Amino acid sequence: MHLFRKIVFSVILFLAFFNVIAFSESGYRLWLRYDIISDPVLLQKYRNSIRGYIYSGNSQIINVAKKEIMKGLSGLLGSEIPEISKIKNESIILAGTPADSKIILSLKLAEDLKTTGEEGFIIRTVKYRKTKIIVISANTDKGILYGTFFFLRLLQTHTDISNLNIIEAPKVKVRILNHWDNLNRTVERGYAGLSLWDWDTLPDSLPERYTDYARTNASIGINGTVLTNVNANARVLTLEYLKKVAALANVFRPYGIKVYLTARFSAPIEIGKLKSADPLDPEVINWWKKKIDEIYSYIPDFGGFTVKANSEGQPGPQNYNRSHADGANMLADALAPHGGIVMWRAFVYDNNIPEDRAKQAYNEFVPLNGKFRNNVLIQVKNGPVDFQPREPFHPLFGAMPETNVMPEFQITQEYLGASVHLVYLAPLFEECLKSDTYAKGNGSLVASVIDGSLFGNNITAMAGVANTGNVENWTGHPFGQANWYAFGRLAWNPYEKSETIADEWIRMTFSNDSDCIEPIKKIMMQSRENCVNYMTPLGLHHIMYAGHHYGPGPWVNRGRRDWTSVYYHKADSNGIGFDRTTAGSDAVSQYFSPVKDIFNNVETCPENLLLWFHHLPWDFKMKSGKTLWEEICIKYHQGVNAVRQMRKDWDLMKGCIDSQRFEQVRELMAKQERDATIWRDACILYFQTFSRRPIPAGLEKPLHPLDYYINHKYSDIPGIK
Ligand code: BDP
Repeated sequence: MHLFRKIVFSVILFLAFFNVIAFSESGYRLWLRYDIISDPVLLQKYRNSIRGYIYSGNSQIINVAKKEIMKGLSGLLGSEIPEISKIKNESIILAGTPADSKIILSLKLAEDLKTTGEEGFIIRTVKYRKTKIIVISANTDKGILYGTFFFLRLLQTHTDISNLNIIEAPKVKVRILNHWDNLNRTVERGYAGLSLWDWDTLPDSLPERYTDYARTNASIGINGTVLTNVNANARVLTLEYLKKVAALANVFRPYGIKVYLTARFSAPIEIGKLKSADPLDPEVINWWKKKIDEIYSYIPDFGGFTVKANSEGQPGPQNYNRSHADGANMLADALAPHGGIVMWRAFVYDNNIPEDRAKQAYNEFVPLNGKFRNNVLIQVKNGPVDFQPREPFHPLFGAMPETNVMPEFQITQEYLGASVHLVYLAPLFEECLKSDTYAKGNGSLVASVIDGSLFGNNITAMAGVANTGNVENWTGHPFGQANWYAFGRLAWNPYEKSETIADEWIRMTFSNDSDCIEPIKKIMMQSRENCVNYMTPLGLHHIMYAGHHYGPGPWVNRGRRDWTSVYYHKADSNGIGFDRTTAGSDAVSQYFSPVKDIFNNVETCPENLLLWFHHLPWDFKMKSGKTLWEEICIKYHQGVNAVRQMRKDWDLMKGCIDSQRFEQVRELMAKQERDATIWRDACILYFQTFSRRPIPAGLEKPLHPLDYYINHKYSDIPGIK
């Protein structure tokens, strides 16, 4: 290394060790910070084990993998690690497929590589001519790229690498972000600035952020991105935009990420000048076929479409008395020759149907089981209503055994405090994935529906509605990054534990010091339950402010009936809750027994879903011995108190992390407490108008009268007016 560089590195090292620099950090680097290993003993060990690297192969993907290992190692080890061409006697990393590397071929990895498929990898310590080397191998270059990021994660999380034997393969095939981004750069339910895609300056200008977006996603195994809003604009399918889309696809391709678009069902009319969009009309079929051929002429590896049809006013096949299957299959047939897929959303409900909204998607889709092409997936939200802080799992999981079904989670916190509340969502995702559907008896987890193991699906996928925008740190709240990270990790392995994921993320994002990791992990792991408590405890749901969904609005009773709050909480002088038992809307019967019976019976229904399934008197006796009314009040208070505790716990983290992110989180937590208190007081006061019971002794009294909350406006919440 040049002398000058050596000096610079040594100075940085010195300053880092003695914490002389008051580090400030914007958060732009997310979990790929690659700062020097802070433990000097471990640093030396790593340096001894990695004296160089060899990457075989020369595809675009191998080149970016090589770039990443160079960047990662030089940052983490504090000095440049050379790329070498031949192994002599040093400890090195050797990466490549058996097809590209004779040495790797000679290592006889074939048996293990049979289990890693197209995207998995092996990382193994092997003896090669008396020296230990670390091999990263896979069947494809993409596997090498994922293996590279995985290896760097081992260093970032201070893992012992002296004797590695890792075999990894994703359990889900399509791991995809859904961007609800509009062509004017606004983001529906986006709280982190404008869209990442600058349509005006595309295709000519390709800022580094596009590449960093791709790198970041690749680091957690995300391999697809839907660029546009589900409330789609047909214009993205015009030539002008396809060129822009192609430019993004070119940036993402070396990172193994395919581009997808949302298809507006009426596009043949809007941009094709046809009279109809009937999926059985030959002209329409032909239009889509030509359009799709055109897309592939610009983007040869285009992934396919996400479609929101006949939902919340979007056009769809039902406008022509055709079924969802007719619509999805028409697109699927045109995509099939190119290898494309259709992700057809099941988020459908109609205010004109006098049926519990929670039942409607199931009612519409179950009769279509087996009627979809095999390149169609039905994209189902995690719960039957709409991304609430807590819902039971969607009954469609397990109910369409002859159809590919994929989940859709919301990473952006539309109903969980936007980019202001610290809410770690992995426990919410995990709760759904680990729910037992009993579709084929005990142990039929939602995760096993999704990974295809329960029904043997030919294609599997998981979608997450992105929380990214053009703000410097990508997600607004520094902890919003954890939700993006967690989504990727769970899409790779839906059986992963949220706690393990939090641990990794904290180490890479903040610190490897256990005095920091444990308290931060505690904050994260409790945060979702806290949010449920101060927003919608005991199974309450959909009682947010109409429009922005950030604050409380249990009083909302005007407009579309199934968009009001009163539709869902059904509070009256007798009690509260939605009766979905066999005596009520009978939504419970959409679940397999014994899930159905457990939910149906007030004695066995989990208390955290009680008011989702039951309408109960205010004096109903809870397991705690308190009345339902008292318990509701207590839960709301617990939620707020937990936020106060979280603020105290966070204050102790000063010094653990840089001051910039520390202060930012600190300020956000103050707002979170303020607005959690608004939720608490507004809901308690409103429900009290029905319960006519006092707030239990010992609990704080609301700060203002109910009217104050009804008229409250938020002036300082990103994306909320
Ligand atoms: C709702 C959102 C709305 C979305 C819709 C959807 O409020 O903005 O368009 O979901 O998923 O939660 O289609």
